[in-house]
Amino acid sequence: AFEQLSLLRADPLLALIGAYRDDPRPFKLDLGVGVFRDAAGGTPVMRAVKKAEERLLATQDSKSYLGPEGDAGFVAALAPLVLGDAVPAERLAGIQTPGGTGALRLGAELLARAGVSRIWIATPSWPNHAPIFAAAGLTPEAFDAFDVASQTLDGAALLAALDKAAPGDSVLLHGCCHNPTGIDPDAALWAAIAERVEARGLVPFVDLAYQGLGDGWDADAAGARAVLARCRHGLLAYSCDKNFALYRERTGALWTVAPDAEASAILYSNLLALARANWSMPPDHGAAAARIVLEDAALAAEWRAELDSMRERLVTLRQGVSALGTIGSIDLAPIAGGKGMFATLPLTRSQVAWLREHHAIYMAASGRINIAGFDEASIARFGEALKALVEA
Ligand code: PLP
Ligand code: TYF
Repeated sequence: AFEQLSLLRADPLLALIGAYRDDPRPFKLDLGVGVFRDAAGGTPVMRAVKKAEERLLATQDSKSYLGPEGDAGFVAALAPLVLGDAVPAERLAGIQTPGGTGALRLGAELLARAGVSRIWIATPSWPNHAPIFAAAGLTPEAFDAFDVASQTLDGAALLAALDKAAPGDSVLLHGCCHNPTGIDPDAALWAAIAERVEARGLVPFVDLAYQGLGDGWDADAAGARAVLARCRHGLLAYSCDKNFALYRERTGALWTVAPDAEASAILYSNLLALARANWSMPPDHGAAAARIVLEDAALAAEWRAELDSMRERLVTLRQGVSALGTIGSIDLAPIAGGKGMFATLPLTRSQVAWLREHHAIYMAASGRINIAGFDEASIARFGEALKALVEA
């Protein structure tokens, strides 16, 4: 039986971590895996989170089980910050999950249990999306909605896909800071998406993994709120791994939207059952630290200020990269208009490999760059390398 298994290649994004680490060239530049970087190139623990961890260490007197819902205080503190008053509390159910990935998987399994068989995914998307949904038994329906060369989202193609979807189908929507393009719908397009999702009876599945790193805290949730306010059933997979810099602590949540309180209780009981069959209970530490931050006004303000400065760094770096202008046929100007950490450049796989081989520049094979990997000097060097590439 085991002979039927074949050797699989490592996750190409995560493989970049090791490849970059093992490169001895001192001028190497890491634009690969999607983690935030500060000006010193580090991904530090946020100060407010560190203080919360110290408090946790000093005061936590038990590590006894909590239950499949995880830290309910974490979910309760986060819900109004994420969703505002978009959905009445009695229509909302939420549980803590192991990261945004755990939330996506749990939501996918809930959809499968509910008889939803298809999920529409605009491409390109995060490479893990389709495999997660497929693993839960859904059919991912990919459709093209981005023009990588001009860095634009094709709103008409997106709406056309919603028209093509059958009532009851699900549709995956990146809440903000689209991975891998950085191009989000504007308010008018979000309104059109919300209208179409409601009219067509679709189940929106919003993936919100970068709240606070795009235009600001509430602005980054506006699209998710607009869509979830108008649907009968909907899902929101949430990650705190970027905006609390908790990454390896695997901190996230999944919310469901149901038509009424009774239906919501049914969904909640199914979330608990699915969690038990997957991981029984989520890891506690990251969610406990985030809860302590959110429940303490001073710590929450300190965290929000740190998050704001991270966002401002991304905005400044985007402007710097954008100022490189057009190099050969590569137009970098639109990068100033993108959100969050990512942009996807119109580069072939062999061009990406060439930049790595000749200039020690590491990026995803798709041409995706992590904007947070830059500083002022490396932006200039990146421009020189692209010039050399187009002249090579
Ligand atoms: N969704 C998107 C769009 C992401 O980029 C990521 C990145 O890690 C995730 C979900 C998963 O987040 P987490 O690390 O919390 O599982
Ligand atoms: O897209 C990224 O780089 C981040 C990090 O299997 C990531 O979302 C990448 C791959 C993966 C898990 C996280």
